[in-house]
Amino acid sequence: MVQAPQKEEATQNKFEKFKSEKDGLAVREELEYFANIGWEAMDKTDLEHRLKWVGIFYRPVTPGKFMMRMRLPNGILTSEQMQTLGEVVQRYGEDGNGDITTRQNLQLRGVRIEDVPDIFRRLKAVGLTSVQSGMDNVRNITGSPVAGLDGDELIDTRELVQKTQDMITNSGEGNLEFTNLPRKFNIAIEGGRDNSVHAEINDIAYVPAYKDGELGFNVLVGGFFSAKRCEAAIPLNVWVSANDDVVEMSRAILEVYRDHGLRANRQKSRLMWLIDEWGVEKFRAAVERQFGRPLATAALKDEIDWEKRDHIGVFKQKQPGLNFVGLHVPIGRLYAQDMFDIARIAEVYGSSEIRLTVEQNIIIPNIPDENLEAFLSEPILEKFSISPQPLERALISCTGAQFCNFALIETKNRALNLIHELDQQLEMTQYVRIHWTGCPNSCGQPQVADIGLMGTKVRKDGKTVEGVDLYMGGKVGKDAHLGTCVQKGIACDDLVPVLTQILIEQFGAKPKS
Ligand code: SRM
Ligand code: SF4
Repeated sequence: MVQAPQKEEATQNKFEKFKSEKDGLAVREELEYFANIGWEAMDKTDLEHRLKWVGIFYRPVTPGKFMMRMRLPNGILTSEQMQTLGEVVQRYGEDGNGDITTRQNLQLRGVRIEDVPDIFRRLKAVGLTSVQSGMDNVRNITGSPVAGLDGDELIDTRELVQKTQDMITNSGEGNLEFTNLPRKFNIAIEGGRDNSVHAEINDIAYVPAYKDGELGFNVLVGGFFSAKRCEAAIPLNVWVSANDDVVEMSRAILEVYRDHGLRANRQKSRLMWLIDEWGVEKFRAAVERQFGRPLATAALKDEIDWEKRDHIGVFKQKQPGLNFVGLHVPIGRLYAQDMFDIARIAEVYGSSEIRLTVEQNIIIPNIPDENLEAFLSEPILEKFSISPQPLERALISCTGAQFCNFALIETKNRALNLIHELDQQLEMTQYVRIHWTGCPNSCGQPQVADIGLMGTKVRKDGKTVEGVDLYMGGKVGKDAHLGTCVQKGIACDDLVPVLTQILIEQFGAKPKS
């Protein structure tokens, strides 16, 4: 097991302490025992923290009904896998659902601890894992959702994303080399021209770039959001070939972070804090030593030169006669029947493949021209539309108060109701990306949005009510940069007039007559 550096032992916070007492991954061997004794009898640290090492999240908001966070590299899964996940949540009736996350991933809800061993056996049988998806581990690795389909793509990222995940998780079996990082860690590998993964908000991002005529990646490091600080990733001044060097580079950076990252204060433990302390040149030198070979300096420019696409609608693939269709999933929420329907249409009309996007939507690829008409007349497309209302189309939301105990406000349901009202009242000439996040942790990424809404509490008429801080100016795609807070403390009840005014004055909306 990898231990935190000795020098910081004296200042171990409670997370470092329980990690050094017992690795989080150890609970993998105790799942049958937990299932037998029930969650109420479990050790509190195992229940509330260590279970996250196997992707099981205790929810204080819904005690006994756990959340399970999957790993879906590059956001890709099969009909069979979706069917299995649907069966898992179906068992929990009204408590069960699946949410598409802002990392191209799925989280299941309602899961009971007594069912976990059986669920894990079923996941394994269809090649799925939820290992190392929470706490101080590497999160789901994102890649272009149209990798291998897009005629304009530069690098097909699918294999690189899968290999990187396999290195980190020992092909889904769990890997003690990387289960005690100082903090969470995000990796994204972009192969297209439109920065579909939000490279700038990842601890490591690979963006396509030519060096001496060869296509590879420039490496960015240190991007992150936290309640205390948000930073865009910065260049490491490294270029790597589009081959296993990506996996080795990720390994080298993770090892440096694991062995030298700051652990005393969890508010200052993300990778960027180490880069700040060392300076990027010292950090680069340490990564180069760990990599074991001289590193090439970054290419002068990268190939991100498009505006970001949302992939909703029907698109020709690079393979003649095939199409991918992007379906809009309102606030990313799926119920068991939706999951079965999606699995079925992917199997009947496509190649049994399903993809997820960081916009919390679904893409069904490989639909032959002759199947398109029948596909588009499937009833599920009334719910998951290829031409949603303009404001709803670009709506993103984190989990919020319904399930998350960090939340200061309800997000998903409120976001949807409010956007329906605005869509009814306003004629839009452009899409406006509105992101909701229930607290300053920023899981809903308000800093990348045209309009970002971050949950807070505000005083109104002598009472404390749910409100938001307003973020604006987030730019995605080419020349991406983070938006900033422009107004604090707007009561949620006042949001319709406030957003109406912003949409009219700054985004060309017109009131419907
Ligand atoms: Fe997040 C913690 C949900 C993407 C920053 N995030 C949490 C927890 C686990 C807190 C908890 O235990 O309740 C939330 C689980 C709630 C639930 O029941 O669903 C949670 N985060 C989410 C998801 C589901 C939001 C969504 O609705 O899509 C996303 C899951 C992604 C995945 O599949 O793994 C999610 N979280 C993000 C992102 C966005 C991203 O990665 O692009 C961020 C900002 C980027 C970053 O991490 O740098 C993010 N989540 C956080 C943080 C702040 C991290 C920090 O350094 O301080 C926390 C709190 C923490 O880790 O202490 C957090
Ligand atoms: Fe929960 Fe806050 Fe993350 Fe939303 S932003 S999922 S409320 S931790």
